[in-house]
Amino acid sequence: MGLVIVANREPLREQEGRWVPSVGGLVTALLPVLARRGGVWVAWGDRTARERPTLPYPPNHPQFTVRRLYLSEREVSHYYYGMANRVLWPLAHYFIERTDLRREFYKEYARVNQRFAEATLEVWGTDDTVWVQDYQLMLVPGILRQARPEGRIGYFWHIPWPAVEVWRVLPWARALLRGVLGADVVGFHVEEYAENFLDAARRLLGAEVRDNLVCWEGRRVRIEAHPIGIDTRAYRHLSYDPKVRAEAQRIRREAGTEHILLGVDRLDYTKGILERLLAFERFLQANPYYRGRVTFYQVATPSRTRVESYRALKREIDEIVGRINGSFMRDGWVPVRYLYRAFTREQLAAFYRAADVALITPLRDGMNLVAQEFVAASEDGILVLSDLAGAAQVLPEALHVNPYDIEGVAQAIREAIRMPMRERYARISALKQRVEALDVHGWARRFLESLEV
Ligand code: GDG
Repeated sequence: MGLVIVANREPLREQEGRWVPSVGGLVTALLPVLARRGGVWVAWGDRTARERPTLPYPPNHPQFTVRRLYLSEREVSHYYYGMANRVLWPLAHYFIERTDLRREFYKEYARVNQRFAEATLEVWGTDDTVWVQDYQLMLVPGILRQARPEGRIGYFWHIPWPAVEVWRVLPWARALLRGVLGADVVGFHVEEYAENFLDAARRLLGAEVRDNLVCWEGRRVRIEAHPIGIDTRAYRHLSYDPKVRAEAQRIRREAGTEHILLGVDRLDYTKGILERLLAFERFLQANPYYRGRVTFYQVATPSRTRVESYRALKREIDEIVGRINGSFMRDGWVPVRYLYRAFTREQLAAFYRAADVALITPLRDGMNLVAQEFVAASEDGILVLSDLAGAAQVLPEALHVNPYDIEGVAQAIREAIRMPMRERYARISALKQRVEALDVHGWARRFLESLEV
């Protein structure tokens, strides 16, 4: 039987006139499965989607098809930048004050979800499994279920599912829950999110909940935790690549300090970049000895730049970086090297290898794959990890911190750079085993096995 993936983003991008798979965990995990089983990836396509609504891939011997939806400017601004990025994203990450609860966002979101569902129905073969991805498409499982009561439908939610008291702030809380419950299996990264979802189904919909089952409209919907991983093999290869190693050396030379700290994030208020900078500033204030001995590289990839709060955050970060460098810079030492741009995967791997300490301190994060990538690429690095990231629950050997506790993170930085070599090795080797076990191919397999039993 075939597979139909339904996701906001398309898995191919155009490179020198050819379509190639885009980089990213989800695509890496799912394309081989699609290629093996045959099937379709339904997604929002780029500008060319109007002329080319389907892309057979690879062109000469197609193994699967990408069915591309063309979205109008209004659809993009309301469904994607509105409902997805300014309502669901902040709410799921507990930033209630950042939500912009506009009725027209929801209306357009519902319409676009309907379009995704219709496109899915066009390509959904009788025995095919459908797997819907993430918070942009919450209503899709419900619409599909109406059309095919017997169909096999999975859904995966990639960000935190908040406590019911937060979820119920949404005027459309119940309709969205009902949409998700159209699936047979709903996956989350960790148990806590699954429990919050069960709670919401019970309290907001009055559904009967038994263990991890929601009894809903005569069906049983299974709610499960399936922590996502990275493509561990690819990262192992990258870490052995001589070009990556040479680039890591270059970064170390450029820093010119004994110790390197590293942050890598999309520039997003959930990632705690601002608080992390304040913690580094606090560390330098409290530890004069380390001035001139530690460099903090912060890679911030531009993201959602059409949303004003993201632009405002960028300005704030620029200011703090300026303040820290202004007060501490001396004799050629630049305390914070702030890089606001996108890098290749090879370059990121070089940063991971160059760093002694990764500071992964999101204020909330569904999982956080950067933490796993660092562990896979690094030899003896130390992972300082936010307790409020899903990753903290699967990577217990990291140094855990509360990202809001500036003083605590400053102390963790000191502890990390002073950690004896034996302890560093013990921690990183334990973490490497954890990351291997989480591998993204295994994640996809485990979810699909559960859905297809
Ligand atoms: C969501 C959830 C969950 C970053 N900068 C560049 C670049 N990246 C890559 C990283 C990593 C990915 O982007 C980011 O993944 P994260 O998991 O850290 O965060 P989100 O983007 O917020 O992802 C998250 C995830 O979905 C999966 O379920 O873990 O919690 O929020 O792979 O390496 N890649 C390249 N250049 C960059 O500049 N090539």
